[in-house]
Amino acid sequence: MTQLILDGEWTLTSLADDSIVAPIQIPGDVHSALLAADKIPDPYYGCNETDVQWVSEHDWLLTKSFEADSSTLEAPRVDLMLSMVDTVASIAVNGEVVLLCANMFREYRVDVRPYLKQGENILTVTLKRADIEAKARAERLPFPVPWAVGNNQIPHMNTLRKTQCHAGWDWGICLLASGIYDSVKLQPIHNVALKGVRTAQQWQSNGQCDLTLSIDAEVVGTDSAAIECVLTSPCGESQSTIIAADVEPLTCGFTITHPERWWPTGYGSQPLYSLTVSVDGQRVTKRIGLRELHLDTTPDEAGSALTFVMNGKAIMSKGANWIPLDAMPGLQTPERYRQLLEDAKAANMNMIRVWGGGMYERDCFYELCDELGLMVWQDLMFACALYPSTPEFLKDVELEVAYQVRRLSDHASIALWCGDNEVIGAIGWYPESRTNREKYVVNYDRLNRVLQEVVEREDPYRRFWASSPCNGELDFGDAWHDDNKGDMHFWDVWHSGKSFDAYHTVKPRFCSEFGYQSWPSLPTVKTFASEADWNVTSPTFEQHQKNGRGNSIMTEMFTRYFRFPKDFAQMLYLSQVQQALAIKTASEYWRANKPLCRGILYWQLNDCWPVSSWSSIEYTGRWKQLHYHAKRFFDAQAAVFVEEQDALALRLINDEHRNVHVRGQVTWYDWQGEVIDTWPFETKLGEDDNQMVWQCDREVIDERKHQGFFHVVMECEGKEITNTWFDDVYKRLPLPKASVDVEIIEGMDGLQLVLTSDLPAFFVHLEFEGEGRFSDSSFTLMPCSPVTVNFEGSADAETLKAGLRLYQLSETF
Ligand code: BMA
Repeated sequence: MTQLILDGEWTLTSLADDSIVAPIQIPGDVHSALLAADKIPDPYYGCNETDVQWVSEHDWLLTKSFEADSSTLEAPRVDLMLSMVDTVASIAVNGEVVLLCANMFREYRVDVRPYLKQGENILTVTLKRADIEAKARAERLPFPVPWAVGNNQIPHMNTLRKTQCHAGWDWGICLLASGIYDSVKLQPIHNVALKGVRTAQQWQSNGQCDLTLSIDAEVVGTDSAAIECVLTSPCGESQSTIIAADVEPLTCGFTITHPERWWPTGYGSQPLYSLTVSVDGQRVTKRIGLRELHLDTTPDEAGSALTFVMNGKAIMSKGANWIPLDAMPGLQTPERYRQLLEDAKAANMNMIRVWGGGMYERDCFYELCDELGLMVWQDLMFACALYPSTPEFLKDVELEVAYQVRRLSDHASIALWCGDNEVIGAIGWYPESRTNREKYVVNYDRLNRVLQEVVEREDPYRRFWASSPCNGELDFGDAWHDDNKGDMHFWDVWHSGKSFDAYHTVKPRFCSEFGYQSWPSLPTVKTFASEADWNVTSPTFEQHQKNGRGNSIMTEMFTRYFRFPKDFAQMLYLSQVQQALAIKTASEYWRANKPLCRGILYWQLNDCWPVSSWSSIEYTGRWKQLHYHAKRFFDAQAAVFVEEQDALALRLINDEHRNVHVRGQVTWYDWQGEVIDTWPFETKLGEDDNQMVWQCDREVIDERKHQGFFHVVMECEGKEITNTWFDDVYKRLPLPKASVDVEIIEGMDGLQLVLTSDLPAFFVHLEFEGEGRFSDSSFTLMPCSPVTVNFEGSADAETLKAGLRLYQLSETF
């Protein structure tokens, strides 16, 4: 009766040259198996990317032997269940081909009972070359469909339903991974095949929530079977119901009289109800968050809103874009998912956008988002290329999207289905589509319409958004520059070379992408470059920079804001100061425009290998300075300096839907840390508030230009919030060379670092060679007020001290 899970060790054989035989862990990928077996060098080190290209130019055979027990063989049907098969594969049981598949995002289920035998059985999966299949498909298309030139290193990936960045991206290594990334299961079916369970929430005016279950079950045998459904509340109270498997429609329900509502983090808690549905030895379990979700796109004076409304409250969406966790999918472990998503939450994010060039994420990703209160903006997997609209392609995509929406729609965290990433925009990028726009717009719409229809059919409770960015329903204007409606990708700074004040020229309703690169920190550099290559124009560094002009853009921007860094380590550090400054400039300004702006998602949260990129967390898990800044600039309460027309103003923001009492002081300091002037303030911030509490005329500031800086310290319910403002770019300021000291003490909850300084010090940053992070870093340190930060890691005081490096801005030159 029980399911057989065929995970664990399989055998990997190269079909081009069967001298390569190695064990492979399934779920897992070919590259990481070859790496573990010492058949290839680490693709992430040095310039090894080039040396491992042959791997994807081979066909590979995966073999697993297993015993079928008598209870399995007694079943009239035994379903082989596969998902995340990457990509072009032929599957055989005891030498008989049972399935051909070529869509990494679909689920395949096939009855293999006729091919099973007593004793040993052999399951084989032949993985064919993806590049050859992609090319063959492109040749069969009725007209050319431009692929992601510039991002992909291998052509025509747009014809294959596979993670698009596997062929390289402007932050991504090109491995063209292959393998099986999910459990391989054999399910004996005696009476009923339980294929899925979906729920719907109906909220009543008396406050109760009706949860309706729709069960997808196929009766196979002749015996009648009962399906048992149990719902357990967060405090452990259960209700249950039983339904016969052969009724039509197969639905039942629960009434929850006092529902505990699920909230995004920062707005409330995340109670989850457990649902279990079981029949015939099969069981589906889900954790359900009860919430009312609405996307407000109401037209207004400026254009139209894009606001997620949860349980009747407008939410300020704050977060970042997510790319696949690792370029070798076998290394995408649940522990790493947890770490990254907890780090997102720790930086006060409440939304993650799953970007369309990656993959529909694993179940554990969405389970964690439900648990942590992170809303998910879910792209469908299309990005930066045009896509075919042939009947075969549309049929395949329809099955893919239906499967994914059914798999994921019960997650409270999912807030939106979005058709693609930048595909509308891409029509204007390629010569073929630029010169024949109508044809490619129609081609776009054919696919996009299928996406919309499938999403709306499968999930009537959420909105479908055509593309990111997009101005709104059938409004396909220039969402890279139109900030009045819909979501916006604002790339004028990084890709178009404007200075950071360009962020002040737009007031997006929802900015779903904007980013600025930095180099990785020295400890991360050490994992992929030998000391001889510690130079940003070394071959290794250039291999680890996938955005053609990336290194030049960062270096050139140094010359606008900073004095040029004196050595390699300072160069890396300064690039992270610069990145933090860029994203902070934008985020604070847009938050100060609440409620006009209701969403800020920067590009990008993570890296899939060690690389120079827009990420705020490095591949090694280290927080870049940006991530520490994000923790402050995304905090529910923030104190933000805003340059108004003739004045400098301080705005206080409260995202929570409750009043908070704050008190603080703006101080104008000189470079010695002596006070020029102070302005205390105290106020009540209302729910979802944005208030100006202080202003200083520009004339007053200009009279003492370059003589000092403004610093605000605000106290809010025991939490200290600080911010700093300068009257010019740093290169023109007489930044003092402060001497910063750090003392490590063993506190009650682990190690603490006490930082002191004789003079004001800026962007004071702690870097540790080992594992762990700090509760805060990259901050202003004033001589009058030492700062204590917690070390969050397991190293002891001595190790921490030995591996600790301190930076500050005035030491870069
Ligand atoms: C965006 C993304 C990605 C890309 C990033 C940086 O628009 O959608 O395609 O990696 O820009 O260029």
